[in-house]
Amino acid sequence: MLQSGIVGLPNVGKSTLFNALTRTRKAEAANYPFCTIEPNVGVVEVPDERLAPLAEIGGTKTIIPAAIEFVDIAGLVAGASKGEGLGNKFLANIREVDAIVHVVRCFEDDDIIHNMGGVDPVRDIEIINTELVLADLESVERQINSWAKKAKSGDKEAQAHSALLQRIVAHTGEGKPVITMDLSDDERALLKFYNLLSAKKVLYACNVKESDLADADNHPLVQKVAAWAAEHHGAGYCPICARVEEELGELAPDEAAEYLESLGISDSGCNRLIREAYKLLGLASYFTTGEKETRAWTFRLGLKAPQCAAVIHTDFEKKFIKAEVVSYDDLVNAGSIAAARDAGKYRLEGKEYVFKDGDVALFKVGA
Ligand SMILES: Nc1nc2c(ncn2[C@@H]2O[C@H](COP(=O)(O)OP(=O)(O)O)[C@@H](O)[C@H]2O)c(=O)[nH]1
Ligand SMILES: [Mg+2]
Repeated sequence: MLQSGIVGLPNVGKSTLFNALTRTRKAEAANYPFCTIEPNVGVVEVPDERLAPLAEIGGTKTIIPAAIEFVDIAGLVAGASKGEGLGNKFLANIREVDAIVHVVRCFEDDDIIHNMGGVDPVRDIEIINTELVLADLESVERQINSWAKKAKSGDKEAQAHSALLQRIVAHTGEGKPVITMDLSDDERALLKFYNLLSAKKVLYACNVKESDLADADNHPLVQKVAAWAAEHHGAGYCPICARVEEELGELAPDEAAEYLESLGISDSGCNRLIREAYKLLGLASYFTTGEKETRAWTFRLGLKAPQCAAVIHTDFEKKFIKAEVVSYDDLVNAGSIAAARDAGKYRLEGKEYVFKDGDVALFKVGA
């Protein structure tokens, strides 16, 4: 299962967010047999408003949402790339995740010590990104000589690596993350060899005060982070309140709804965060629905029908014959499977069909 690592300075609310996410949206382990089981890894359900209407159409009460893993990575400090704090361990943890949720503190609270003195999210972001970029620069400089030697002997692949590594040195040498480099598809394929930290996709989670949540997108600090992320990192942002989410987890459903209403909001921001993290990982959902269950299945955007079928059962890829597919909107507008069929909304798709988010599918497989 793909993982998002929760990264940030100490005391910004990472663990609060992780605990809240994994408690209030904890996935039923039995449904997701291939997940990692470790204390700082949590499997979280991806909220999806399309599941309930589909369950009604399917005539079932059992809903199984998609899920992703979040990893609580201990706080990174300035100097981590030089081994400060538990530097190397943190960097190794970040290397293992598929995408980064970078939590920044946008809440003032005199009772909670700020690692750097005062609240300044853009400064905090730059501290962490500097460590990631420095670690990459070092790692690339270590690799460059061996590729350069091979390149001299005329090895075409080594020449391509050597040229790309030199460009990465120049880019990271200016303090810029690898993800902002303008790369060709070929270069992007080579980049995978180096597993660089600053090449990973990032979502900035702005942790705001309870009372700021209602109008969080217009919060001056959130706007500052959003503008910085777009300009310097090609990244998105999401406001959240980790504290509210934590408190919600302790309330009964009707109390929770009342509490949210008193704050003038319908959600703590965590649903949005999970959905954004899912998208960031390049993931989408297709559905199956019937009397037994309605279920969201996760696939990587760009995958064709047989690989998507393999998400349900590995055998399905080889035995794939065809898929009967209807879009979520067409099915819901028709009101029932029979009506969608009568209206000609179901399509028969073959091996070359590229699945779309929201497809509702039925696979025909051979024996
Ligand atoms: N006021 C306020 N305090 C928060 C919020 N999120 C976290 N905290 C507090 O900040 C402190 C550090 O949080 P923690 O999650 O342990 O931070 P971490 O070091 O980033 O994992 C704890 O005392 C939290 O209760 C928030 O949204 N508002
Ligand atoms: Mg923590």
